[in-house]
Amino acid sequence: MKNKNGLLILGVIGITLGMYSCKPKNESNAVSADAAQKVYVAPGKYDEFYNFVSGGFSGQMSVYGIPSGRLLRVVPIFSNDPESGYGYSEETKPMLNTSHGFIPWDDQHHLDLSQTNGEIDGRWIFANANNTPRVARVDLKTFHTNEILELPNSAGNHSSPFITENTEYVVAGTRFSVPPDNANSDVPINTFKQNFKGYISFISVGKEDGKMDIAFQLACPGVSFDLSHAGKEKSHGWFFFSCYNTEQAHTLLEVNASQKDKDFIMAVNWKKAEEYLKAGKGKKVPAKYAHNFYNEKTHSATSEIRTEVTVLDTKELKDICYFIPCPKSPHGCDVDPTGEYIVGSGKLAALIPVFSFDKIQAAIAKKDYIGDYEGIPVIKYESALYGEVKKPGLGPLHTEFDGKGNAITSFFVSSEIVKWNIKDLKVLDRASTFYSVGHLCIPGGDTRKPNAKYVIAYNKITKDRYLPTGPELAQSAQLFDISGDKMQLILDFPTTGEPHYAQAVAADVIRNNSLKFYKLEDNANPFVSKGEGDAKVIRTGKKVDVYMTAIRSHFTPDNIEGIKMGDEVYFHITNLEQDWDVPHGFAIKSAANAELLIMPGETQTLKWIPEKPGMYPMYCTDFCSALHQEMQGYVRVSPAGSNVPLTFSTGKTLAAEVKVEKK
Ligand code: K7E
Ligand code: CUA
Repeated sequence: MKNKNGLLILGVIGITLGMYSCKPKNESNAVSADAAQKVYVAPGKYDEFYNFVSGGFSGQMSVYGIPSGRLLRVVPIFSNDPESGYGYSEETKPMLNTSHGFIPWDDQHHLDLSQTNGEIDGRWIFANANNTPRVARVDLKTFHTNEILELPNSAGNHSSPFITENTEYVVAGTRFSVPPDNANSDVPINTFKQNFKGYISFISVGKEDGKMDIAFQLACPGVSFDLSHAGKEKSHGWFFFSCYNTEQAHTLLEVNASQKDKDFIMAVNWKKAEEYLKAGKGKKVPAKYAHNFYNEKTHSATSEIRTEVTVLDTKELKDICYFIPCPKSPHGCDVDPTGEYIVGSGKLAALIPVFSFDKIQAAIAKKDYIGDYEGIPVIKYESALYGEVKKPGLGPLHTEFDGKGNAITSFFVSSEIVKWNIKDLKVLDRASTFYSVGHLCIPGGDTRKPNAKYVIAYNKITKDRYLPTGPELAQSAQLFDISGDKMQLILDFPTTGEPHYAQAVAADVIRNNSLKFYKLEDNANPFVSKGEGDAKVIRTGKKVDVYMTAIRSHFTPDNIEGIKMGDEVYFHITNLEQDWDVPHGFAIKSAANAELLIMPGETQTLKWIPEKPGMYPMYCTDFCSALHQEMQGYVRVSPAGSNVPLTFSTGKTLAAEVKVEKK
């Protein structure tokens, strides 16, 4: 959510309540005297937690250390990245392929760490793409995006990628309902009610390799699925989705989708869906979607277009979906560590409803419905409700849990985070955020076992908090100590892109498995050179393959002649180093591309088409040794008809060896 929406919400509710503003009322707790000590991580010391933060419209994920707020890495996922060459190298370009072609950008909102028995296991982190619907899996041994799966029948993959407690499934609910892919979608927009549907994908995750596949999709009424969370413990087997625009408006949603007093939380019995699937009730439907996979042995991605998906129709197949009324355009949908309490956060509401899993089950057993919505039963609000948190603040968005029986909810409009007790629904504490907080994160805060030392708030607006940087100011995170009864602000730190959801976990869960380098002997890239003796240049018609090696501090070969205008040159560079933290970079003058950043033991390829004859320097971009600046060479490009022979060499004593293959 952005500022504009906030002002709108403020307008809508402000009129009735007239007592809140975007600026927190109480700024006295901005920072306390001992804050510096609490966030100080001495030089050379590690942080206690990893914090994985979504990058919003940057399409990337950033990784911070907590409590210091130090930025450790930006991991490219859906956007190409000139720093690492991701999306620019030939090996990684297929990662960004979709059924619409190459799409090197997306809007990344939510992250979810893989879990085993409801606890973070540190293997993978999943990310959603909100614009061109996709889900990605980043391997936390390498911090590399290893898989991206496109989602058919979807548009705006917002309610994603939330996972079940043994990572059985990653879900993806569509934010925009649209006509299904295999239907005629060339229809008037005002036929929304007849033609538009909302799909939810259940993506299975390979137990060992993490490989994703769409197990099934649920065809649901045409509403907007906003957020979701899986059941836990007692509610394992269920999933909960917040839904807005149950008015099914297709224009001026800020007014037209805010008509009803209540929208819905949709409860999904996915174990039941599995039964139907096993019983053969799924329909195989034509669909076109890309599945991209990065192989760590070949250091290359492949993209495959899938052509079919299995759909379960929730109108026909009873007992999968149930609607629960939820006040005022619910956004966050969060489940407490016991799995009993489901918190819905209505963006326009001035209270927080807490639903009870047991009561939902009882209501379903008694068919305690007030009717149906497009064939899906609607449970009576009071029958599903555990209770309401009264006057918690304005514009509740998201809730995390501390594992000690408390919840902390973010309030966009009133710019604060509020701690309340789940059992008695009493507000315990509130702390101002600066300003307009969206998501918040407690390490493990959406799992069975939160680690409640800190909560981090992710703010949309920072106004006066940092030095100005022109029209756009930094977005920001704020760290609060929640180890005591009162929440205490201890640090501000700017973020890259716009942060939405984030995850955090104790550093040991990740760091002990971190890979130091790729084994050269395992490198199965078809263009690998396992030693300098393998380096060569091969012409095949107009295609020239340069098999090059990099090691401190030279390339082999570093002199190449006989490239001609019209050639397509592929530099396949293998980093021969077998040591931690020694990447080499590669760039050549005029390449219409980014650099390559090649990890030890890895092979990456840069494509280059020279635009005019001349002398082209190439060099290593990563300061790798005292003689890094010497790590350079030349490529001579001659006119198309020239008879300069193809030669390559390194070091003046080496005789050039020429190998020309006839096309
Ligand atoms: Cu609240 Cu896209 Cu999760 Cu942002 S969403 S804040
Ligand atoms: Cu290799 Cu600098």
